[in-house]
Amino acid sequence: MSSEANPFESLREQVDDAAAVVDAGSGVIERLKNPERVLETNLTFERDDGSLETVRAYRSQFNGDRGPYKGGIRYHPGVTRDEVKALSGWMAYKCAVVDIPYGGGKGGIAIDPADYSADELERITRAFATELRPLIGEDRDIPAPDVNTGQREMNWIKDTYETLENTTAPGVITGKAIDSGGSEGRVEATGRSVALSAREAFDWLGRDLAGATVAVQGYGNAGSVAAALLDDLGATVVAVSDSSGAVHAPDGLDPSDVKSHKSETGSVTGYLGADDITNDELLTLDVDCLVPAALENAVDGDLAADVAADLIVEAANGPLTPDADDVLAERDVHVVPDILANAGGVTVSYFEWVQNRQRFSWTEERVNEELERVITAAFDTLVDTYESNEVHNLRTAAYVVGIGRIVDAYDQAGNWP
Ligand code: AKG
Repeated sequence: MSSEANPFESLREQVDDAAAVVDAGSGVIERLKNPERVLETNLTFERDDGSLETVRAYRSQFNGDRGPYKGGIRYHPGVTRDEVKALSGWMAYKCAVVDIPYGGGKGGIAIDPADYSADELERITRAFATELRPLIGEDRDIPAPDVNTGQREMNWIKDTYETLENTTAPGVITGKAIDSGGSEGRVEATGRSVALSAREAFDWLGRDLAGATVAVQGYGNAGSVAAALLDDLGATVVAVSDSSGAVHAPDGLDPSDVKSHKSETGSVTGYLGADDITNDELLTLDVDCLVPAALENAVDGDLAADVAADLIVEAANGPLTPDADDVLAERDVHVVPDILANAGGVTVSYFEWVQNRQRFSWTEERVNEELERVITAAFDTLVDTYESNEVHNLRTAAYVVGIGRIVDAYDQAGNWP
């Protein structure tokens, strides 16, 4: 397992690397590396046995120069103020890289949802929504699902907000259930952009995705959808993992079958016909493409030295530490960064918000076509930027694009000296 880099320090290093190329001006560097504001709050709620409990929650609004703050809300015991600050920064750069009119935000509650009943989770979520109410709004800050949250939690937040505001405002949140104003294709969108990014990267490198071997670390929504779509594109998924361990089958796994096995047993481990291996063994398997799809810091500098894949497509946010990036760039391993590869989620969230504002629903086919257009255009811009600048990897190229767009918006608002 890798060492624990502070994700906020990782974000700041990534911005520094690119700011030198963009020549953003020393006066704005700190602005590009820090959130505009962070809510840190205690939520006290009633347990089912009548006792009271208090948990910590955060919402970071990183940058709103290009539009309303946008980003998910995660429930995880590892949530900290610094993690949420980093994740909100990655959202600001992600939205700029795919050129959707949003800034960046992120929130989280430091809980393991497995420790609570559905009724308790509803009370915690509604308490958080009440704290968020003055900060969020259809044109102000628009939360969405993230690790361990989904349509159910988004519907609770929307309902609490609308009740308190005495209004209807479906666009205050995205990732809702379809009948509550959700969009077709939103659940699959993050995994879909990972698969599209892998396809574009193989094409750029002059390689064939059909027949290529892939290992996917993390088998939540993003990882399992990416695995299924990569399989559809002809790749052979040879290994997958979750927090319990990993499984490896050199001749390939059936991603949908593994998903059913995980739903039935709670884990990918023990999948028939595959060998159990460790997560680190998966990350260093000799495959054509590695997809880290779990949490931050999955690969540090030491582990990066042993990575055998020569292409990494980041489905998670921040899975590689800056040390890992340096080692991989030195070894000519290309990394399609999170702020492009997993941007499908927020892109389809944007489509959901547009549909909500229009009070009009798109077909799944239209959503997927528009998503493909956004991701392939962003990939082309990324490669052009990488090839025409002295940057050492695709991540820095992505920040060059993102910082450029944010600084332009700041400038055009009349803020530039
Ligand atoms: C992410 O891309 O990390 C998100 O949190 C998705 C946010 C959204 O759908 O608005």
